[in-house]
Amino acid sequence: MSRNIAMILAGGAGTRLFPLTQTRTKPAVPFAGGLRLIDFVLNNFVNSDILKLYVLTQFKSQSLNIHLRQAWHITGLTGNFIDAIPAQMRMGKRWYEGTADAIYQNLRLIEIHEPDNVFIFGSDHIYKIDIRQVQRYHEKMDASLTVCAIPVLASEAAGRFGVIEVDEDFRMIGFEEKPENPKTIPGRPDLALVSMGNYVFKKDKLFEYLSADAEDKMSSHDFGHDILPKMVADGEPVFVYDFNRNEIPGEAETANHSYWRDVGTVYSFWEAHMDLLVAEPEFDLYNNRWPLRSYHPPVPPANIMADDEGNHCTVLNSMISSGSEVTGAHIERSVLGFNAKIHKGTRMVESIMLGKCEVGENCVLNRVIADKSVKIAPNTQIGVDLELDRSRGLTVSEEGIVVIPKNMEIGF
Ligand code: ADQ
Ligand code: ADP
Repeated sequence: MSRNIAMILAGGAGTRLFPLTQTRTKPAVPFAGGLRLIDFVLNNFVNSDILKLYVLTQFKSQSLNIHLRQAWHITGLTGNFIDAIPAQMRMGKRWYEGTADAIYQNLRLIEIHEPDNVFIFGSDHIYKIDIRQVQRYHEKMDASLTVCAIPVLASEAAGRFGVIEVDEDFRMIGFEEKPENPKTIPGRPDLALVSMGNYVFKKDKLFEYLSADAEDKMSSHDFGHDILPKMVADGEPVFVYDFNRNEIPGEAETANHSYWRDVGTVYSFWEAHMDLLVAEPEFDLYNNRWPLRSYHPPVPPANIMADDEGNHCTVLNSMISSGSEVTGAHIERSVLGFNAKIHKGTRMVESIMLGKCEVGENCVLNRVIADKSVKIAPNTQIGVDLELDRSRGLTVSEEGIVVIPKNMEIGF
């Protein structure tokens, strides 16, 4: 059996998710009530029985470190581990310069385990992938590098994703990092095949390319910008794993519509939540053969109550996390994180509360994302008059999603 080790890149600053990334790195941003973005990739590895994982952190990693300790601690009984590795300036007085440099600075850690394959995965996407299938493909193709990829609308790929060209055997013959005019899939002018930012390397090839890249003064030391184009130009066997072949135990075959979302912007973060709030969501949180582990705080179940005058709550297509108390309110297409308190007469539509928030009586919230520990005074309206929201210091996305930063008190 081959030996594997995984390096999870978790250092992203996540500027386009501001202000949710004001105090924490992007992989630590809460998602879907009780999870954090990094939980998706970690569950992919754990559910695939790959249990030697390093998590490379850099910016604002305190909240991520605490989460890893609380939710992902593996005891010393086996050789398995999930270890956070802070940037340690192992190669001189500099932080990681790019994703390739982040791995280069930690090659020693990889070497200790004498792996055959090194999995290098990003940590800010919503998806499920059985990594054993990717490994089988990588080994069958005898690839130096396998890159996971999915077709997306070319208009959405522009400037945002690495775009891949393949031959009929799915061997990579071209790669461009975030081009403004993406090359489309032959016969499908609407679609581009994009990199999911997940790589499987033969260990020796990884060492060879990263060592050469470290010497290259012109390089930005990034997988997408430098390493992938170089390997393709050198004629290395770089193969592309088509994510739409993904099969998850316990789920119907997903040919041609596997769910994968990059939640790098406020709008895509909001949209990915809305995707969950339909009768049969494409992304199933409830598959017990693919558990989504995370930290669950010691709080009681959510409590949905009538108010003191007997007015009932209406909760439609929503997710309410533990510890929440909702009294005589209307909650529609919304997600409440742990310990939300929503008082009577309040109406919340298409909104997301990350946790520990309190909304007073008779408020209206429309397409609002509230970070942790937000307090909203009674009779406040948010997401109704966007100019007013801007003047309150809230972030309003182009699409009209209003974000309330952590700890903010509004209307008092
Ligand atoms: P991006 O996601 O834009 O594109 P990048 O910002 O480099 O690429 O982030 C990749 C991953 O590395 C993220 O998980 C991020 O948190 C992490 N990261 C970034 N800088 C880091 C650092 N210095 N140290 C540690 N971790 C770091 C990539 C690919 C594209 C592909 C998209 C898919 O480059 O080709 O299409 O992912 O979203
Ligand atoms: P999150 O909002 O991501 O859940 P928490 O409020 O749980 O974060 O905080 C996690 C840890 O991060 C706590 O120990 C907290 O003190 C620390 N923390 C939060 N914000 C900051 C900050 N701006 N600078 C340093 N540490 C912080």
